Order: sequence, then structure tokens, then C-alpha cells
Amino acid sequence: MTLNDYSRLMIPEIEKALKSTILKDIPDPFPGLKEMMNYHFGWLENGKSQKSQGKQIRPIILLLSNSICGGDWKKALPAAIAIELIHNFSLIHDDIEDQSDLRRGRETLWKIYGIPQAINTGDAMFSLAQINMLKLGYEINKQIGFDSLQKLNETCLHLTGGQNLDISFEKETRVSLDRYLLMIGGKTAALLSASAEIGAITALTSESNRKALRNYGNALGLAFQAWDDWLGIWGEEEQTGKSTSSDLITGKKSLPILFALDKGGDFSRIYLSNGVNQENFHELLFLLENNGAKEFTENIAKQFTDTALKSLEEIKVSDQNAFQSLLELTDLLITRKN
Ligand code: GRG
Repeated sequence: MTLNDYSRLMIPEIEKALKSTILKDIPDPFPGLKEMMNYHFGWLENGKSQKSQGKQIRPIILLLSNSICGGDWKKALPAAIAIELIHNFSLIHDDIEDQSDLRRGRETLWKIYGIPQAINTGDAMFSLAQINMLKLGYEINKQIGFDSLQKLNETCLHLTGGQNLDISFEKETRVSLDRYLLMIGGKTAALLSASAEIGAITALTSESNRKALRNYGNALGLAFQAWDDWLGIWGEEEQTGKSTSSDLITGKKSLPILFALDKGGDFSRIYLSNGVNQENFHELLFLLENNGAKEFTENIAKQFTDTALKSLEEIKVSDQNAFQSLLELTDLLITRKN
């Protein structure tokens, strides 16, 4: 079994479980809410495309981690979709907070339905995630449900903490690498870490396997966000599904930008005195590429990927195929184009 085989097995099951929780767990008299969720997940006819469902890497990481630790991944599906629901909830709220028009190559939920309705749909996803974690308690055992739910909610606090830093950095002129890592540790790495760790929790594995997967997910998340920052400036709009170079225009302190600001020189001088505008945009992009910011970001992503791979070496593996597939997925994530 390769990663491709696992994806072909798991993705339809993840999608089936997501559709089922939206259909059955949201009460019948609320079709408008279901419609908005269906739009966000790319299941409605308007704007449906291959990438409109997202890559679903978090639930796949959870299910592979579960198999690696000797679990039956189908039993962990409620946890996998709980994580995917929290991820999508955070995307919906993030798009509102950033006023982003595009997500996965389509108009964002708030652009179509308005901000109040989009906030409300995100809130419903949050509750569906809690309900699905609780199902683990009923369907596998109470301790697994309790530990997973605890982990999920602690993770949400990390997400909001990271988001708080990210938003506040927009008004700061200098952000150190340490504070940036703290921010992405909360905003991005916490949920990837929880995905891998909850895979271990649902397999009732050893504490050391649980810790190795938690550390793996954390390092992977740091690499993933560093690469996302790379894509935020040098990715192709057609592939990322988001506006090109938006991170440079919006004033986000993404990794390439904070590196260039720290280095001083022309980029820093122009950026800090004039900000970014239509006239200086191409010059700033040129300066960013020529002062080593691109290479620096690539190296950081590579270093954290290596740390993630090292953590995987600590695991006592029950399923070699699942383990090889997680290694494959880890390598793929920092060469991805979307
Ligand atoms: C969870 C209570 C709670 C609040 C959320 C809004 C917020 C607080 C946090 C923002 C988190 C955020 C949007 C981080 C960015 C993470 C990231 C790199 C997302 C892109 O993930 P992909 O590439 O997306 O896996 P797809 O589209 O493939 O699903």
C-alpha cells in the first residue's frame, strides 16, 4: 500500500463522514446552514472543482498515525473529521479577519453569503467537531473520547493564541524569528501536531509513540507554514487558489518578509518608509528575491521537515505501509504548489 492507495481509500470515507455529520447532526429545520457548509466544502455546483475540497492532509495524517500505532483507522474517522471541521472553521474565520476574497480557487464563504452568516457557519462547524470527538467516547471507549476532546480544545486555544500574535504582528515593524515561530507554532503547527497525536490516542498506543507523533506533527507544522509563506509570495495563483503575492501587499509578517526586514538594506528602507503599493510592488518583490529571503525560507522549511522525520524514527511501528506513506506525505508537503 502506497500513499496513493491510502488516499484513495481514506478520502472518500472522510468525505462520506463529513457529509453525514452535516446532514444528520444539524437539525432538519436549518437547510440554509447545511447549504453554506456544502458551499464551503465545494460540494455545491457553483464553483465545484477538484481543489475545492482542500487537500485533507490533517485527517489523513491522523488516520495514518492511527494505523502506524496499530489502530483500526475506520474507527478513528470521527476524530479525523473533527480535526478537518476545526481546520475549516479556522479558514472561514481567517478569511473574514484577513478580508480574503479567494480560497481554494473560489470565492470565500463570506464573499458569497456575507460576514454574519459566514461567522455563524464557522461556529456550527466548531460544534460539529465537538460532537464528533464525543462519538469516540461512545463508539470506542470513554477515555479515548475524553483525551481526544481535551487535546482538541487545548489546540483551539493555541490556534487563537497564534492568530492573536499574527494579527498583532501586522502593526509591528520588527518581528524576531523566535516570536514568528511562536506564532506559527500556535496558528498552524498545533493542529497538525494534534492530528498526529490524536491518531495515537485513538489507537490506545504507548506514551512514547504519542509523544513522538506529537513532536512530529509540531515540526511538520512549522515546515508546512514556512512553505505556505513561500507560496504566499512565490506561488502561482492558479495553483494556490489565493491571490498572488497577497502576503506582500497585506503587510503580513510572513517569513520571507521578516527575514528581509531584519537584513536591512533597500527592501527594509522602502518597505518601512513607503509601505507596499502598486508602484513599488515589483521593485520590492525583486529586492526580496535578491537578498536571500527565498532561499532562507526554503531552508527553514527543509530543516523543520528533517526534525519531523527524526521524530518519526522514535516510533515503535505496527504497520510499515502506513509508516512509509507518512514519510512520503511528509516529503511531499514542502514541495507542494498549493
Ligand atoms: C479554532 C477556536 C478556533 C479559532 C481559530 C482563525 C483562527 C482561530 C486561526 C487561524 C488559523 C489558520 C487559518 C492558520 C493557517 C493554517 C494554514 C497554513 C492553512 C492552509 O492549510 P491547507 O493548505 O488548506 O491544508 P486546505 O485548503 O488544503 O484545506
